[in-house]
Amino acid sequence: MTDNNRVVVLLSGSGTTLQAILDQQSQYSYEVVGVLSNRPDAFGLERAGKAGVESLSLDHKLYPSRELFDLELMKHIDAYKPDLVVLAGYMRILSSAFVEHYQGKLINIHPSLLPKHKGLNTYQSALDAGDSEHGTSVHFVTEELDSGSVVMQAALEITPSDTAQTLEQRVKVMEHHLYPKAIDWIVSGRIALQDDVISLDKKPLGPQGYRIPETSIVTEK
Ligand code: NHR
Repeated sequence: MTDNNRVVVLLSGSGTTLQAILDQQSQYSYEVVGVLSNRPDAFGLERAGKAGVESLSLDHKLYPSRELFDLELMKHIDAYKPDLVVLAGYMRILSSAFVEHYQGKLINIHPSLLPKHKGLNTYQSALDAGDSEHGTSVHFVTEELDSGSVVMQAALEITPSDTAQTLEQRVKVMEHHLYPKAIDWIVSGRIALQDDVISLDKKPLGPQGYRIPETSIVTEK
């Protein structure tokens, strides 16, 4: 009851990230209590059902404005009394009222080593920039896209044979390990956000959060 481990996941699509979060739930201290989609046909809703998790879709196209849609979404999210709201392939920009309401309780995973490569097509951007590494970041969500405090990152070395496709595949594998761990560390209180500074076990982390190297991530379960 006082576990503070209730997680609501928002998605728009196939739900591969949700699946990773659900599959690792028993190894961690969080509990996914609800899944919401802005697209009624999102396969992620079926994944939730299979795992015995309540799910709901709200079609954003049926609302006259982003703000009104978000207010309705907030009502349904709040009914689950979440301790953390997790974006997992959620493709609607969230209004300022939404972001404020869940301030410090709303996270996303973005496929780059933030603050590098905000926005879309990060794999091609990293290749075009001649970067030697790429990766993924879990960050708190603020009104400005991809710009909230970074909690945790995982990086990999770009090899000469990498393409945008291979990079995407490799980064996705890392994401499926990184995100559940980040969720666990946040709900368990190991990670805390205060005045835009992230700390782990009360020790302040730098602007790129806690970094897990690729080697530790693939050998960990
Ligand atoms: N909202 C805020 N305020 N801040 C962030 O950092 C957010 C956010 C909402 C979603 C996720 C991000 C991603 O995972 C995310 C971060 C969609 C768009 C977008 O442009 C941008 C960033 C992200 C997701 N969406 C279009 C829109 O008009 C719609 C695109 C579509 O439906 O396909 O909302 O990449």
